[in-house]
Amino acid sequence: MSGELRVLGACPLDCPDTCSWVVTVENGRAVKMRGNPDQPYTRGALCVKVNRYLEHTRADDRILYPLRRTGPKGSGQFERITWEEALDEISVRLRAIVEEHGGEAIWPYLGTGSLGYLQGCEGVAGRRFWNLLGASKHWLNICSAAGNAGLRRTLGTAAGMDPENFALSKLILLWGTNTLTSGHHLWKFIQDARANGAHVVAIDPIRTRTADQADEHLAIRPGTDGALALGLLNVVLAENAQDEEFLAEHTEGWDDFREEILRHPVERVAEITGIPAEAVHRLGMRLAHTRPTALRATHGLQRHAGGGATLRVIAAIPGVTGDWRHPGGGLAFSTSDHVHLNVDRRDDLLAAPVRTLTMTKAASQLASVKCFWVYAANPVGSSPDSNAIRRQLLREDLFTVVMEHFPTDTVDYADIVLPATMQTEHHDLHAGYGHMYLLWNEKAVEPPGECLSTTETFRRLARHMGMTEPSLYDSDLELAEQLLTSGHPSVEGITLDRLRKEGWVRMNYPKPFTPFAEGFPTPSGRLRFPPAGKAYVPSYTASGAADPRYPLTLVTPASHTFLNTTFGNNPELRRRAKEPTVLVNPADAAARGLEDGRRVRVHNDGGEFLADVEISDRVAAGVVATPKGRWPKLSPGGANPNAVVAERDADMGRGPGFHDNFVEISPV
Ligand SMILES: Nc1nc2c(c(=O)[nH]1)N[C@H]1C(S)=C(S)[C@@H](COP(=O)(O)OP(=O)(O)OC[C@H]3O[C@@H](n4cnc5c(=O)[nH]c(N)nc54)[C@H](O)[C@@H]3O)O[C@H]1N2
Ligand SMILES: Nc1nc2c(c(=O)[nH]1)N[C@H]1C(S)=C(S)[C@@H](COP(=O)(O)OP(=O)(O)OC[C@H]3O[C@@H](n4cnc5c(=O)[nH]c(N)nc54)[C@H](O)[C@@H]3O)O[C@H]1N2
Ligand code: SF4
Ligand SMILES: [Mo]
Repeated sequence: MSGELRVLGACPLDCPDTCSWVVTVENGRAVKMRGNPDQPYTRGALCVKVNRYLEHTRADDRILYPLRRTGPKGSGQFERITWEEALDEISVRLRAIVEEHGGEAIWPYLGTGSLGYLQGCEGVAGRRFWNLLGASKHWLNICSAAGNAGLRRTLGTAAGMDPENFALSKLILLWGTNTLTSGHHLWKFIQDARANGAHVVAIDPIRTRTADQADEHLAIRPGTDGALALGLLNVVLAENAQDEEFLAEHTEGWDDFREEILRHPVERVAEITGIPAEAVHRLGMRLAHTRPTALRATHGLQRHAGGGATLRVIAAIPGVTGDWRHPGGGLAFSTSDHVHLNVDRRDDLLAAPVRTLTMTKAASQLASVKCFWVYAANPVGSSPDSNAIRRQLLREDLFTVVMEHFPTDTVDYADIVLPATMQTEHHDLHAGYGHMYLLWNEKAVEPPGECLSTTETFRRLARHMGMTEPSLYDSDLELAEQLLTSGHPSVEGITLDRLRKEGWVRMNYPKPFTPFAEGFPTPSGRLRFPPAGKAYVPSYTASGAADPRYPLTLVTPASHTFLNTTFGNNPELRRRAKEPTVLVNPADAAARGLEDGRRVRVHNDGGEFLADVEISDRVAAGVVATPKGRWPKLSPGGANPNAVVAERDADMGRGPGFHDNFVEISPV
């Protein structure tokens, strides 16, 4: 058809699946978007959130022009200004801040709104510019930092199984992961395994939609998974089913770890985890006698005080059973560490070393910041202790710039808002964190209004400030070429030309891929079992409600209809999400006189949010749950659950504690 184009792209959202998509463009307008049927992981389907992405790009509330604040901070009152005016004001303010307070008073706060290597958080967006100003570094620790740290200590990498190998598994444990909501394309591979007789077990404090579809659900007390892992291994040892050859050749620290396992008989584990001893034993028997066994543990599991240690023990399971040597065996947490692009943070452009600020501590660290530059993030909606963040953002001496698509709660506090392009409007390079492919997202249409991409915004700002470092002005295609020239064998032969033509390319790993069959990328080449004793602190000793005023554990997992706070303003997805609810076990509801469907306050010392009670045995007594992702200003009472999330880091990697909140629930 004349004037019709098919443009290959990729979903930029913070989701393990990084879908390949095809956009149909007619006369310069994107008219259709579909999952790419040729891509082996996506296999044609997108998801409930992204099916209407094109409509979302054209939504009425899209920010199309630079804005300057006219009302008080937090009011969301703005006037339209030109890019020239915006860049002028920004340049003057940045220079004054650097002069008076030093570059470290600037916090470039980059979130996970896009996982692009050019426009989003996986690359170095703006970093050259920030280094030349001497701005603070930013550490994206809000998502997976504890698990990554725990796994790297154990395996030498946070990467493990190719998720496609799940099709080869005979026993699958979905451990603290809600596959059908938070990355549903894995499900097809699980179904393939099931067709060959695999047994699927969900281990989750909530009976999620994934747990509903599993063969078995173990309702575990939050933060006690380390104990369950040890209990299962206790049964493996009792059955003498450990892989002695693998243990001898490929592991270290076994004697100590074995002692730790022996200290965890199923009865003790049942008491700690709340799972009946008989169920622990039964699963232990399956684990002992089923090869290959695949473990899928993702980010939800490690958002606890002991999240790093938990992933350490879980990654040790296939070390004991020898599953790491079998295709279809092992653990899949994230594939990110299999990706070896040339991400150069250009520290050579820094005049002196600078501090690093972390996303989970935005509220307390903002106190020493004079310019808060937010891009692809919504801290007021997504970060811990949102009330404390708001108090900081009200400070008159803080200059806040937000690059955004939509008028989020964070935008309401901006001094200057810059309109950003969406995925169909810019180029980007992607890798999945739940699969083994690189993807290219080709710009399909011109941006609406005066929206600019992240890369172009920083090029213009640098030019406006008269900066002369040539690398500030590299084009998007040049940046992509640089990323692809790491020299690592996994990306050899994957050129930009090829990616632009084919849309997606599998990195150079064999299929099936068993990464640790011959050893681990640790210094000794061996899997390092978690040490017994002091250094080894399972979640269940670190977690637990110490304050009797707040006896309920609040878990705030992924919402089916939103992606973090992205889409929180989408009318159709809000309609599907209905009013906010909080799941409460019948016993806890009765103890508080709560009635089904009635509005309640969920509160602690940090603040409160409102929700309607859903009385259900989907959660165990003592646990309450509500999904993340709603926009506070579109929620009853103007708050979302992050008002009650404390600033508290996990045991390793300064990871977050989003599922470790202690609250009380009271009728309104
Ligand atoms: N639809 C949708 N998809 C998403 C997202 C979204 O917001 N919406 N977010 C994306 C992002 S940013 C990420 S990081 C991933 C996260 O994806 P997941 O890792 O799936 O993260 P969560 O949904 O937070 O948690 C998964 C499950 O872990 C359970 N859980 C919580 N604490 C514990 C525990 O102590 N033990 C056990 N065994 N289970 C526990 C929760 O009840 C939940 O059902 O999903 C991505 N995909
Ligand atoms: N209670 C609770 N809170 C959580 C979690 C939880 O489990 N429970 N999970 C946490 C996790 S895993 C994560 S990853 C964080 C995510 O937290 P954030 O990184 O703050 O992500 P979002 O809330 O999705 O906000 C992303 C914003 O970026 C914008 N955006 C998207 N693409 C672009 C772009 O290309 N350019 C620009 N300028 N903007 C763009 C979107 O419009 C959106 O408003 O949330 C965390 N918050
Ligand atoms: S959010 Fe995930 S499942 Fe949905 S389109 Fe994007 S990558 Fe695919
Ligand atoms: Mo995340």
